[in-house]
Amino acid sequence: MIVRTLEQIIGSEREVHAENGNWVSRRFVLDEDHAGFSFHETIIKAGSETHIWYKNHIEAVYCVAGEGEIEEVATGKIHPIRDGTLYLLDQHDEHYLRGFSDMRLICAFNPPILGREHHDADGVYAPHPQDAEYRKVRESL
Ligand code: 9YT
Repeated sequence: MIVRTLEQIIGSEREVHAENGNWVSRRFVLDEDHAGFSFHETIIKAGSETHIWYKNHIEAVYCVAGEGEIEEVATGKIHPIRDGTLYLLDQHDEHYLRGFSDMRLICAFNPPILGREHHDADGVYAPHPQDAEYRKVRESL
């Protein structure tokens, strides 16, 4: 069994700040924990807008505090987010995430995040190494 507290994670290697200051991610469960997913608490800052497109991951996000919204890029559809709202990016949905107040989100990623990932210019996290290996093998066939 693994037990971790927020206090242990804040200020450690498992706490990652967005380069633009829009969010901070506390990564409780990572790839190295061999759970098959990673599990994070993310604070989305009040007044922020973040372009996100997890081309290589599925993410579930559950809001436990604060208010904001998510806009689907493909359709322009906007969904309000507040305590008790969950969204699942099961289609690798490109989106804008906006915080009206500081939002406390609980997030799970499959495949798991390794640890220090940051969004690239498109709001993407790099593929899990096993995915990259998989692609290399496929491309060489
Ligand atoms: C909701 C979301 O995807 N925010 C960006 C940070 C991400 N949740 C993470 O790395 O924890």
